[in-house]
Amino acid sequence: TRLSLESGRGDVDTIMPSALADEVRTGLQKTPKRLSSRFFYDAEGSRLFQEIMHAPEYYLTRSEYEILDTYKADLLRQFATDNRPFELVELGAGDGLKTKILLGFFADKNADFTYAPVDISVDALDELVIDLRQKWPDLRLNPRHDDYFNALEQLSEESDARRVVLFLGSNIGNFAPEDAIDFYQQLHDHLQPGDLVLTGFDLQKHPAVIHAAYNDKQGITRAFNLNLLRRINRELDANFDLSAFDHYEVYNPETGEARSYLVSQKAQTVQIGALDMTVPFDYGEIIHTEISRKFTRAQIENLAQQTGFSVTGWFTDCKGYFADVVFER
Ligand code: AVI
Repeated sequence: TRLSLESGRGDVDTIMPSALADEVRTGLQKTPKRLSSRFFYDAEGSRLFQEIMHAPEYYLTRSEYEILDTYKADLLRQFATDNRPFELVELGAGDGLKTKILLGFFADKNADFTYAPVDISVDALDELVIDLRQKWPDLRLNPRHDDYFNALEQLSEESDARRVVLFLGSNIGNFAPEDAIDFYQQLHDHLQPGDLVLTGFDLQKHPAVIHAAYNDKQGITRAFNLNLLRRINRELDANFDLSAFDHYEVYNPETGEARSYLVSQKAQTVQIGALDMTVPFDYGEIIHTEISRKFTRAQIENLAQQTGFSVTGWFTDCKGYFADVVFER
């Protein structure tokens, strides 16, 4: 099976409306109930995620920003070996905030490269392209509004530049472990020997730091999680009472998984009009909504090895919270 948007960065407008309906129909009949985090990102969910990235507890974005800023010259050296042109293919580019550090630096150094942002949200991609054209009019751009693997397939037909795939922001952490392996295997199939993948992995650390990142004091993560119910109300004519559900997030340092849940604060029944479905909830019953996996170095090296890559670059922030890792095909 093809993985497309399992990273959780799916965007509302572009996921088929029936995908949400299918997810709700099957997910809310399971025990325990579950809904995939890929449905978090409607317009409001995307806005809340931007806010999360600025929350003091959500260290991930700042750590990765520091890494890219500190090591941009080292990264350029790895990407542009032998002065070969390269194509930066960014999967799930979004607003490209962190990537702009690299683009600006590479442009200053007159690097011979093309930037190919791939995103399933047309709006995000359009905004990004307008912004990039303004900032760097000479930047070669090859944007793709597409599914990750379709985009990779088409890109490989078009040029002989070295591919450098960017998969930043710990999006890989939102994959189930077997899907992460499948993802790198598919990348391996679509790339040529010598091509690179730069992935942002959130590392295992003091559990309290991780716990706080998903339980911010301002309640942004809570609103982000609950927004999924608001989306279902709007798109599937449901009547979830948001005040009768709570956000609960737990980090298990033994498995490295942060898990998000919505908790029913009373026994209640919810109607989902568009599906002609009635969903009963017990007091305290949960809906599992997200996994955010944290990795050890050994797990990352093992992932590379299992999927036919070698680790050729390992960059961390000064606290050792996050790693941007280069895999070579
Ligand atoms: C997009 N993804 C990497 C975020 C994460 O940390 O798993 C989504 C998120 N969920 C709660 N806070 C942020």
